Amino acid sequence: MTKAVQVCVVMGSKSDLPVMEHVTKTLKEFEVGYEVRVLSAHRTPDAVLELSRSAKERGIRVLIAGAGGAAHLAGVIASSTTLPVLGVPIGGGALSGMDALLSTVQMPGGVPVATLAIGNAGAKNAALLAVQILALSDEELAQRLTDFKQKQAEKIISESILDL
Ligand code: RP5
Repeated sequence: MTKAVQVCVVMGSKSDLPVMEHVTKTLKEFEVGYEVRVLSAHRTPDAVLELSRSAKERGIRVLIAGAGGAAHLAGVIASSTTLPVLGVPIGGGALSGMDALLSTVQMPGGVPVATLAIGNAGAKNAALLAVQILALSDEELAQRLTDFKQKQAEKIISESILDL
């Protein structure tokens, strides 16, 4: 059976894919249905708005937007939907992702974007946060999160003694 698509993953450019793959990898691990789009707030603004405006009626429950540089993608999406929007600042470039971080996080009051860390960790955490949001109304997903946390802790404990 095909999983219902509940998360929309958007990135500003195909060049963001190596980071945003950490989103899709994590969503896959939790068996959450998602779609992936490459659309830019600057290069294709109309298409971005069409996507965000139609997301809710298409069954999407969370949007994850990753962009680098003058990263307005998450903010533009948040301007035109009431769904939760998670922003992933993409690193690299002249300012090593600080530009994307500040562009994504510094939203004016009234238009929230939940902004994650720059790069791979932020991408992974965006997916986990999306799973946590969905798990509020999905017991099975909530159990998978509990198992994930437990496995993560067990791995750290099992590697915690170093024989140097
Ligand atoms: C942003 O500009 C994209 O999200 C990407 O991180 C950055 C560079 O895009 P490309 O020039 O590689 O397409 O909009």
